[in-house]
Amino acid sequence: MADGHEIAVVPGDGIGGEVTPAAVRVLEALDLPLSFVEADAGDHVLEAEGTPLPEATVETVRGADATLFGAAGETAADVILPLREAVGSFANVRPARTYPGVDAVAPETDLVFVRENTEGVYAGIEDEIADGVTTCTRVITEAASRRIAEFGFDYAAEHGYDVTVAHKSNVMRVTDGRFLESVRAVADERGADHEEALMDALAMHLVMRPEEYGVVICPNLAGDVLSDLAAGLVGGLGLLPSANVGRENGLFEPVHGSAPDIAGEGVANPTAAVLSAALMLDHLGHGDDADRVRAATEAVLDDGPRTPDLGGSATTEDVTAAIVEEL
Ligand code: GGG
Repeated sequence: MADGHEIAVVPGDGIGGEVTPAAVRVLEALDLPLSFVEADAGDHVLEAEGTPLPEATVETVRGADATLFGAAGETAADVILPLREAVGSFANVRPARTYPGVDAVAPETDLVFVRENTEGVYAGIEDEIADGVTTCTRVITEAASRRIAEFGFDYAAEHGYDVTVAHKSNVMRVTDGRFLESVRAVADERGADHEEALMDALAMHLVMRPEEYGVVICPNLAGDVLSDLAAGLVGGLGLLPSANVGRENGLFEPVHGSAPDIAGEGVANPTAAVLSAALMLDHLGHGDDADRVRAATEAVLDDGPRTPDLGGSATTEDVTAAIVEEL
């Protein structure tokens, strides 16, 4: 690995301001050649500066080797979507698995959502075309669909998962028809096995038989929704990390949002942010340290202090200190 990586830290809104410093603290405990540069974005920045995403923040993120992001609030579309674009990400990887000691609805869950990260209904093309009549244009291109399929099949092969592709091509015939055909073409070229599932039926099957699934390649919105559903299977959103990757740069963030209901109380679960930092370490070539962070986090989940979302009464600080202590 090349020595000396600069990490942009963008806590964002709500509990992002609590769990992101926790993740940085864990990274600092590793004594790696990482430097951190903080930048601001989000609802509170809109109030103060008139824009939720100042150009200086985008420049900091572009200039860094990787970014740790916290949470987006009401301005998510103007913050997290452009930041993902700024790092050239086209894949949002969201692992959802169970951990020893954590109560889970479905203990056999080990899923990885590979979510297309640039288009679909998150392309941002919305309009009010007449009084009371609104539209949202869903963009699905063959190029982006093939690109996410290539990424998903590579990821599944490397990590030993089966592949399911989620779609709704019986209703969105043109857009999801194109998505599905593109994934099929990639699978055919590689001779790779895959299953195809209508995304609504898949939502039910993921609840009833999650152990039958591995990597799920999804259009953008489906990936966002299905991964939250999977969070419910494994113990909640406090546990799910994510990696926005694609080209060289990457942005790493918990799957959860700003959680205004608990923001400021100091009780947010830092696990998702810490595990996102571990994904960042993998990305930067510090795989052994990433494994150390995961092992320490899992040890604390199994037998350490717990935040209220996991049935405990510990604070973010208590859990972070316990992870650092484990390290
Ligand atoms: N850290 C994830 C986050 O802030 N989520 C809020 C949100 O609305 N995200 C939309 C998305 O992930 O596309």
